[in-house]
Amino acid sequence: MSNPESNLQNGKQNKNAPAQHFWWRLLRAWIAAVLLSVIGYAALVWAGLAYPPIALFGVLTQALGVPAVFQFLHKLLGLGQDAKLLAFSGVAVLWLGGLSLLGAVSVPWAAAGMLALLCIVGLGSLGWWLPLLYGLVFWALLEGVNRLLTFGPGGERLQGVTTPTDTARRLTTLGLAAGGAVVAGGGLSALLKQGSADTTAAAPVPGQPLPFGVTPVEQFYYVSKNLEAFDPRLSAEKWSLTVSGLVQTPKTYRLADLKQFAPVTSERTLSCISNPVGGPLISNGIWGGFRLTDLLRDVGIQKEARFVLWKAADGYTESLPLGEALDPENLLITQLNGEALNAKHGFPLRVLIPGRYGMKQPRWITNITLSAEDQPGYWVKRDWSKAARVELMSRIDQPPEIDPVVKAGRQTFIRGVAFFSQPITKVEVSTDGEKTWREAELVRPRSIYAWTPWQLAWTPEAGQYTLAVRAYSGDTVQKKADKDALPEGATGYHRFEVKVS
Ligand SMILES: Nc1nc2c(c(=O)[nH]1)N[C@H]1C(S)=C(S)[C@@H](COP(=O)(O)O)O[C@H]1N2
Ligand SMILES: [Mo]
Repeated sequence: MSNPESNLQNGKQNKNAPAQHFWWRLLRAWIAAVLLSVIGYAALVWAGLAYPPIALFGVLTQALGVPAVFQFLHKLLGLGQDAKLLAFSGVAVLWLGGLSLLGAVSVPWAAAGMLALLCIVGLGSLGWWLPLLYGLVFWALLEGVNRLLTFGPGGERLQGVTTPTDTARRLTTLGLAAGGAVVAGGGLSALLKQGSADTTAAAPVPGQPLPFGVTPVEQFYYVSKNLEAFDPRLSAEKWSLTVSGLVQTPKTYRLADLKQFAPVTSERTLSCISNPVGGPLISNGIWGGFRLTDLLRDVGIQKEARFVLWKAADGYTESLPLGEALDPENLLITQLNGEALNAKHGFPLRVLIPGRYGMKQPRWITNITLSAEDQPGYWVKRDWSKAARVELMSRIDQPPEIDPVVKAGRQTFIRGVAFFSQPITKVEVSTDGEKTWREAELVRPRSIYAWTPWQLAWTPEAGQYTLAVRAYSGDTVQKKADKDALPEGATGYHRFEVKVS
């Protein structure tokens, strides 16, 4: 049997020497794992370095999106919107537990190497140099913690001898491990709370049915000044956003840099100002991104600034008075319905100002300039409204205006949506050419920025009917006068004839 002292000097476990007890090795690796996670999080916050647990979260939520996995969890736990929370906790358990196990079962350099390799292979979004850096830091932490906290030459059980230093190291190990648990638990709950405080909606999980009233991306209305074939197709690598003009620190952001801003998810309805009454150019999505105010805070605003000017990759321009731009509800969008924005709807970044028509929401933005002077936007120069605030609207979707089929003597539902910049409080439906009105039942929207679905039960006799709908938002009444979309957006009731037989 070799000398235990030389084992310690080599830093290697000798097969013949009594091994360090597994649980003590696990505790030390746990301490190193928590330290690594804290250092990595600091690097994320201060240097914008990618954070492996977030990449792991992405991979896991992707797996949750596989319908079979999700349905299984749903049956098991009645999950619904808690899927995100579960995925988040799962990530913490996998990441910290995995690192602790790695550190406990192998020597530091091998554990570190395995960490790097697993990250490179399993979390492709991290590239290769960041995993190597994590490996190196984990190695150093494991070595450090082991050196400081290992007791008894060759193992604590050796000869059954316990020195005072050994006892101190055991207590320190236990204390640090418990401290690590507090840090990990506190960090996790802080992250979860932060996530929910900034969120008005949970991002849908890919593969799971969308919440009622949300338009699937493929059906989301599309309007562009360009031929679709000539819309910008921007590359994530080459794209950048430059924020300049009357700012304290002009900055250029790459796509990954945007991750520094606290994520926000919000269900919102978007409508084109040229949508006719009853028209299809309106959709409702769950948008993900971050606050414009967070970006403006990051560059700092000079006091002469009065306007925010947007410029997009297709030459589209728009503007907003600074006072209006500072509304924290204004978002810069990177996601629609839980997926990265597609090219059609503005990849990688678009604007979303609540209560305004689509023309105020440039896609594919590349420049934000703070200016003392306004520059009227692309459509404003072509005589469309400058503020483009949405008009109170309502629309009948069921029965459809085109080819309605309604059977006499059977109960059916008249259904539709209503939308405004303020909550919809009442919807009325007429089936007799606006002589009498009945109040429809509202489906309470999940967000004040989302349209309100409504329905009314209807059992008609055979005959000819003229359907119409009108909506209210508190004191605001939907305008009855028929008006063309140009320049302020269409008004008037949606009405059409239905033959019941
Ligand atoms: N860069 C750019 N942004 C744009 C436009 C455009 O032509 N170019 N059209 C605007 C108009 S008029 C509308 S209605 C909305 C439509 O957004 P969507 O196609 O994603 O629904 O995008 C707005 N943003
Ligand atoms: Mo539009």
